[in-house]
Amino acid sequence: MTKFKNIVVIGLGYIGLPTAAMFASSGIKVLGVDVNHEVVDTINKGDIHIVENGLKQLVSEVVNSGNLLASTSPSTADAFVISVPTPLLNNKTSTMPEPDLRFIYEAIKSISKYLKPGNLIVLESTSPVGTTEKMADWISKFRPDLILPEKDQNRGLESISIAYCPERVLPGNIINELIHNDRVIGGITTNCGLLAEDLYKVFLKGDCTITDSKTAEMVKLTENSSRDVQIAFANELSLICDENGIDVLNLIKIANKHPRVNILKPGAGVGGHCIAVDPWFIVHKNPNHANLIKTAREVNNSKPIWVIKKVDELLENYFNKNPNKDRADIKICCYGLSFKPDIDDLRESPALFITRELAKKYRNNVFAIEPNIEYLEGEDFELVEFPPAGTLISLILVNHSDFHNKTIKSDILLDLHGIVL
Ligand code: SAJ
Repeated sequence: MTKFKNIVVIGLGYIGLPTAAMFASSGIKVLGVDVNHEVVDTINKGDIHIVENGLKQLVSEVVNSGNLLASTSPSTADAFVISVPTPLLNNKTSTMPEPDLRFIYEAIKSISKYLKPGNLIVLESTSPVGTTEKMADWISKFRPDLILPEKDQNRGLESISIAYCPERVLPGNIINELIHNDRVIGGITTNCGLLAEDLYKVFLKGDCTITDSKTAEMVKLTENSSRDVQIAFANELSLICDENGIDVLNLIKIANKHPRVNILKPGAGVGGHCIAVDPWFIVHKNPNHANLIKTAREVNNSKPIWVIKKVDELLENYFNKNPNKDRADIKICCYGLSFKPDIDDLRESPALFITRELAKKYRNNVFAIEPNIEYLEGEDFELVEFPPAGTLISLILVNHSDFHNKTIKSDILLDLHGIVL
């Protein structure tokens, strides 16, 4: 039997909402808080504002049972879970984007007046090393009356417990991974970590590893940076192979037959709000040592630009070989817009970036096929169901299962994933 009877979850996005729903489905009264009125209204109707397998059903059940209620402001509770965005400032313009912790600060400010002795506060948002301790400093500023935990000291006097427990779930499979993935918990003290473990164990079937908050923060950043570096290696290989006239996908397949080699897949670049962002938190804090991590970010960021240049090069070669063809009659069809296969999420999508840039260059001649999105407005390209007649160049940008083994008719094909016929 858990001691947590009611909790507040701040931030009802891709992670906060499924987490709130999981706590609610385990019998805890959950108040989900979001600054967006529309999001709050949608959830209170038992509906959801994001696409995620099984989530609509779960939210509808817990709202109907009365265990999940959404609101724009918090209340008192036994525990507070913070799951708000931690974006980058100047991501597009700077060579050293800076983490933006303002949403965590605002969340702490908003709950501070509701805190009472015995409360647990857990941060879930991916954050730079030291953020959990910073959160404790902010709380002590807002509520000097509370006794806060001090690093590595289990004094038994603390009235508030604070821990970091990063989410590790994969979009598309969030509910299953919330239940089964192991979690890392970083307490400001060990007692804080143990208390947070008690909270998550209400629905968690995976194991919890308890450590200090800085280690847990760095574990999360390490996981995503490790994937970014590995994808960058694959993307770099794809450029080297292209220059040498070698099929990179075949090369990787053969190299991966070695028992200790496991190269990931090259693609259009790295998108989403996690892997394309989190490594910067390390680079920004440790610029003198994070050379490989920074370079990986740069390699992955430059891949979409390489794809655009490649299209120009392929078209130039085509017209040089076919001088009688009309250069004004270029129809480009882009297959896939989302940031990864089989989802509808366009956040930081390299495929969308490529399509938009091509549409600026080749006005009225760019078409996109995205099986997971029905409608898109305000774009310079046209969303179509089938490739337009007379397509000159087809670009396979996203490895959607819908495209696998499809026969594509066009004079030029750039298949980044080697999936079409
Ligand atoms: N990608 C490649 N090649 C690959 C694998 C991925 O180009 O071989 C690209 C994808 O197309 C996509 C990007 O990388 O654009 C990121 O996709 P992903 O599936 O690797 O990861 P995310 O961003 O959906 O989720 C990651 C996960 N982290 C790890 O696998 C280490 C997830 O577990 C985290 O919870 C999530 O980030 C997060 O929220 O931090």
